Amino acid sequence: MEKVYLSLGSNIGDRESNLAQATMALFYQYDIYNVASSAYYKTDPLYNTDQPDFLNSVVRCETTMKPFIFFDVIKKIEKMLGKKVSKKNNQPRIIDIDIIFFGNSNIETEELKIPHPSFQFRKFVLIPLQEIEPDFKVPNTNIYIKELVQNCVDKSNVNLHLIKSQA
Ligand code: PH2
Ligand code: MG
Ligand code: MG
Repeated sequence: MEKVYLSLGSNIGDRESNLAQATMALFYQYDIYNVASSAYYKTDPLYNTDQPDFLNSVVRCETTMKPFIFFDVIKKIEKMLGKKVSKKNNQPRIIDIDIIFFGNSNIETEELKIPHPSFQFRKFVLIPLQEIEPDFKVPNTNIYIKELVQNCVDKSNVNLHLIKSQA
C-alpha cells in the first residue's frame, strides 16, 4: 500500500461543494483507503493573479494502484465534476486534483511528475499538508514540512476557510 498526498483546488462555482465532492469521490473509489482531508483554505491565486481566489485542501489516502492508474482515476473524477480540458495553464477551474507525493515514487514524464515539481514553492500546498501531517518528512529526503513552511518564498495569503452555518 502506498501513501498518497493530493492537492485539491477550486476557484469557479460552489468551491466548497467542488472540494467536498472530489473528496467524497476519492472516499468511495475502489482501492482508495483511509481518506483524510485538511480543512479548506482560502488562498490568493498564484501565477495568474487575474482570477478568483481559490479554496485549497490537501487529502491523504492509501492505495495499491500504480501511479499512472491512480492518475487516470483522478482525471476521471475531475471530468465527472465538470472540468474542461484546457491547453492553457493557470486558468480558473472547477476542480484541480494534483498528486504531490506517491509513496517514494519519482516520476518524470510529460504528463505526470512526482513529487509535484513546485510543491515547496506553494503555501497553498504546504500549510494544509502541515495541518494534517505536522511531522511530515518529504520522501527520500531529510526535509521536514516545518522547515519547508518556514523557508517558503511564497508570501501569498493562505487563510483557514470556515464553513459558516446559515443561522
Ligand atoms: N493552482 C494553480 C495555479 N495557481 N493558486 C492557488 N491559490 N491555488 C491553486 O490551486 C492554484 C493556484 C495551477 O494548478
Ligand atoms: Mg494544479
Ligand atoms: Mg492539475
